[in-house]
Amino acid sequence: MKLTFRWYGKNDCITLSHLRQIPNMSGVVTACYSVPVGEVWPREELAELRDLSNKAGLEMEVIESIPVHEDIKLGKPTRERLIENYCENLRRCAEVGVKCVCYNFMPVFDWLRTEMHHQNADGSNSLSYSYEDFQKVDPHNLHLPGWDESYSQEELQGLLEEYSHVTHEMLFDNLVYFLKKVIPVCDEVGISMAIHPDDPPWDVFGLPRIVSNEKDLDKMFEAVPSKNNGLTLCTGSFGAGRNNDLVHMAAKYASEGRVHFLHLRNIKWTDDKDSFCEVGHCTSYGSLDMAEIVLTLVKNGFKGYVRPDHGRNIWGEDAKPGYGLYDRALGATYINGLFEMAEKIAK
Ligand code: DNO
Repeated sequence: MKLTFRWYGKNDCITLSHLRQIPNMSGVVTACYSVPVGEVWPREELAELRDLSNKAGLEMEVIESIPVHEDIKLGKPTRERLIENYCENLRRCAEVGVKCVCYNFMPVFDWLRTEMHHQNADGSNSLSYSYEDFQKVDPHNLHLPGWDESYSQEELQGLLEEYSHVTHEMLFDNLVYFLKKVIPVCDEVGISMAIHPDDPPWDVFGLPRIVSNEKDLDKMFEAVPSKNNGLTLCTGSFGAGRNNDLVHMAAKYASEGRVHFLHLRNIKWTDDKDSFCEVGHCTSYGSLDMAEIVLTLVKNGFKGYVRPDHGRNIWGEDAKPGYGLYDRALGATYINGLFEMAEKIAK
């Protein structure tokens, strides 16, 4: 495996020299954050990100994300130009040495939580999702932590209206349409696409979601069989869905060569509905068997990129929720331990 760490570019208060000091760190996971969704990324900006990383002793082989424009998900005629731009971005990424691109196909909202600073018993705080609180959220008068500033009320209403006619099947067809244009470019330039699962893995506000479980993945891989059509196995996202058997999914998709990128974090189911809280990475903290998941991946030939996903806020750090340095760095060392042992066992 190659251990990586998300880096938000030059404006990230967590610097490359911080990252370089985390044991076994091989590279950054980043993106051109200044470019609006759907537009072409400047070559100079990509090269600068790569050079800065390399100078700090780090690689830049993973991009998270090249975001997919809503018009592509909606299947609007403008998607032609937007998909062309997407393909151009893939080519430009390949030119600077990128090997893996993470993206998602969730309508309107990427990840969703109901609390950003849930107080934990150990004095830390973390992101959480409460089923009860979510029932009280009115999408037409939205004040959701993390999303208040992403759209104006009017933009959001417009988007929700456009999606009101979109079924799961239509969204799936639009994904396949997109992949059939994008994957041949990946095959040509040597990039693996790694779709990020829905987070949480169920429909929200009546919006369809189509990357939530094994059935969804099988359907998608069957429609576009190239191995470059692959997966970001995000344990916390799939793991919030109690019917997702992560060990089984890890074995199946690693042996099929579909797991290009691994997001490792643990969550704890906090009631008998859908509520969960993000916790420290180790198995004993949450509901997912992290050791078994890693061992299974390694035994089934996983050799992809790994990054510690959301950490708790600890030691008084005032960071972007989920993306502080301290707990993710602790997660990274835990991940190193799991892989070192798993690789020994698997030999
Ligand atoms: C949240 C992240 C997601 C992820 C995108 C990938 O912390 O895991 O925002 O980057 O879904 O496109």
